[in-house]
Amino acid sequence: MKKLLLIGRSGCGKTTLTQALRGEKVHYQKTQGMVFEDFLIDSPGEYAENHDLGCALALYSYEADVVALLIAANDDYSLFPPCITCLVNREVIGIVTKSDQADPCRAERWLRLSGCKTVFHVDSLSGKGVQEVLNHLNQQKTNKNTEK
Ligand SMILES: Nc1nc2c(ncn2[C@@H]2O[C@H](COP(=O)(O)OP(=O)(O)O)[C@@H](O)[C@H]2O)c(=O)[nH]1
Ligand SMILES: [Mg+2]
Repeated sequence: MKKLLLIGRSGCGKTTLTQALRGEKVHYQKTQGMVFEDFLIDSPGEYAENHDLGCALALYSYEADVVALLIAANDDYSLFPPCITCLVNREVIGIVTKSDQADPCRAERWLRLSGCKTVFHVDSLSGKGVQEVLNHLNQQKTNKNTEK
């Protein structure tokens, strides 16, 4: 399975999604630093919220096969500028988290504006959409040149 780096603001649901992707029971855990576990690299939201730490995220992308930009459906704004995905030389996917909340379509539009060609919608609490992300990571391994 390909390694996934998760990037997004604090509280958008990165750590909860890592638990759902691993099939663990979901529980709140503050992310204090970069966390490398199995096929997942979790980042503290502060990295995406601070310009200097944001540059470090671009370097961490080298540790991953796929980078995910996350926006929660109920976020009021996007942290990610338009066309930012070209800053890394990895596939960048978008993930709308908390898809059980309003407004997932707006979050998807922001992710597409930032350059994400593939966007998933997940609700980590119910597990909805989680398998699709896992399938994508598995598919990438056998089918390297089929970026959508
Ligand atoms: N309703 C809903 N809440 C979620 C979902 N994912 C995460 N949360 C909640 O959002 C809060 C922050 O989640 P967390 O994973 O710690 O965010 P992080 O800072 O991006 O790692 C927690 O209280 C989670 O229970 C989701 O899919 N739906
Ligand atoms: Mg976290």
